[in-house]
Amino acid sequence: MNTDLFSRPVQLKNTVIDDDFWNQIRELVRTEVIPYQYEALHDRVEGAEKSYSIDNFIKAGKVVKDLSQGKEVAVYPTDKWHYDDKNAPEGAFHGWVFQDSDVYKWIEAVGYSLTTHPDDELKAKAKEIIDLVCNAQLENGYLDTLYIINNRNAVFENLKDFHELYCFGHMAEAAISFYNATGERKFLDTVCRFADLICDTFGEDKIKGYPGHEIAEMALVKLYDVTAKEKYLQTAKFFIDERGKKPYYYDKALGKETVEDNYHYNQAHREPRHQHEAIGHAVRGVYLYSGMADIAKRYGDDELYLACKKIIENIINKKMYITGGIGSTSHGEAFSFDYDLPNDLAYSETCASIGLIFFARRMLEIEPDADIVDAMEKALYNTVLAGMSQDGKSFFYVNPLEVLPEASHKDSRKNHIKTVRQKWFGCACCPPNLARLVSSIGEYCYTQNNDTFYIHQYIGGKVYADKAEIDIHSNYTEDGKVSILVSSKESFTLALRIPKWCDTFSFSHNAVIKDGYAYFEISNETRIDAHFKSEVKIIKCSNRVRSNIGKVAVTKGPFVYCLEEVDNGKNLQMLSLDKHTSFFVEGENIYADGYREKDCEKLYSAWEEAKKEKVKLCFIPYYKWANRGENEMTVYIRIE
Ligand code: FUB
Ligand code: ZN
Repeated sequence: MNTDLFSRPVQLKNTVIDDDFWNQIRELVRTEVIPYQYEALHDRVEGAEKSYSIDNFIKAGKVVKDLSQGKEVAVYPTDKWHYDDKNAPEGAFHGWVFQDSDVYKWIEAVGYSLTTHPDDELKAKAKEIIDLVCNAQLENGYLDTLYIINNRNAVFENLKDFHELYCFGHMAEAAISFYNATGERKFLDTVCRFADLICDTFGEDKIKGYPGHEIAEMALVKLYDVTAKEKYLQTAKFFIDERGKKPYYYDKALGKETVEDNYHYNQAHREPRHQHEAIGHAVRGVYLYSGMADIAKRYGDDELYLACKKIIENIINKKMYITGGIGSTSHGEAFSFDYDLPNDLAYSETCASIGLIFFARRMLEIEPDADIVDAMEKALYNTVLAGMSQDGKSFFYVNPLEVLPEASHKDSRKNHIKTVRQKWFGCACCPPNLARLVSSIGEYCYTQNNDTFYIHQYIGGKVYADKAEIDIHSNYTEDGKVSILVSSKESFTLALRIPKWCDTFSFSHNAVIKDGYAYFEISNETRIDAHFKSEVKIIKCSNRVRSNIGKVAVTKGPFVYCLEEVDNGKNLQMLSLDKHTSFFVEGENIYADGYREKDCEKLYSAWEEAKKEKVKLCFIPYYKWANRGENEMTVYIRIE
């Protein structure tokens, strides 16, 4: 690793987003999604699946109180992943074993939102919930409502399948966000007590376990950054170093003996530093890889960094949809094998693309890399934004690239492909994850070190960098034009990322172009105009991807486009794009010349040239699909 290239993100409080495209999305999250999720967490959204999560904190708080008063407290089973009204007694824990994390993600999003947009009423609501959380902490610092309500004696018994360390990770990220926003320490102190217990419990000469669902690794690093408590960093490193060592901890803990294959799902099949391929449950994977990158940077660990590099290259070059979606199989919500990217069976969980963005940002802190930013951008502008409806009231968990509603309804292999966004999910990991990312997007646009300020993403607004104030006027999503006004008394290098999708770019000043970035020496007030010419492009996919042979996708700038039935009629598979077409862009739509094959009802007949008629095709940005009712959709289309 070249430590001269290390950089760090700009703190959220030093960023202001003001951008025609993003203002609207961020306002939606602030004014619709956050309040809506507050209601959902309280089980007050009619017709939505129940969350139970606030209720669980209330129950756990009562248990803690009863215990402190020496009262007898009931014990319930802790052997299921999901507890609902039918299989759990009323007084017991309800929901998925990781239900607490939805509350934490909501608080985290609120913290970010308060940082950029103070709001006393929202802050008061968050504080009410924080009080419920803090009241649910056991005297020794432990805090996970499943075990507190159901059985205090079973804690940390099944690290592989149950999610105490996962919930802890989200709790830490929430507490840090709220502390950064308000300066109030109550929640942070509560999470530190839990972190202390975790550090006392796991490590050399202690329990040699590690999280079944990663996130605690990166959360502990963040907690170290805020508190400077070295043991948090050491425990994060321990979790990464211990993972996958043989004999497997999980085997010992669960009293069995197994083989590598059993632990691919949790990325625990071998030590992370010896993993070179993205494998297993996709969200778990990218959360682990984020923690690995954090630790590689903190400890100058070249071997770990090399593993991260190989993994991210494997994702970008062999396992990522054009939409930045990852995890192509619903079986285990997981990465499958290289070039296996089915469009109609895709899993592509919203959280996985969010996690890819976390991983990407951490890799950029080690070394700027335009390919990585490109992947981050694809994930952000396509899969992540598709995760939310235009009114902010419904969400996708799974993000397919081809949908036939009849198949979703009648073919159980496609049950996971929802044709319209859902109001909420029993397993509601994605909506609050999306809210926390969008609310903290300023932390994903720039990184800086003593010499260089990097702009990786062109979202309009203002940044208070270490050496300058930088105003960004961005028309990036429309025509690729960006103006950057730098006010600085000190000299430094400004590095502007050149998007991979752009063949023609120009800058108003001379720059040194290197590895996908344009470098400018800044010594006083300077305005740099950049134009990344954003044209409609026809993109082909490697012919190793079986589902896309003979097909193409249409893109413009960071956006991938799709066809919907509502604009193009039923049977989208009968359409093809004329390879000689010119494109006509109107607003967000793209029109092109194409053909529609004549419908053929007969299942088999002698081959003949297909009969077709000329049609106008209408493409819309992928992130906007399914906002006009249930209908067919496809990203890829045949070309002729
Ligand atoms: O297990 C916790 C979360 O639930 C995962 O990150 C998601 O994939 C969903 O399974
Ligand atoms: Zn999710």
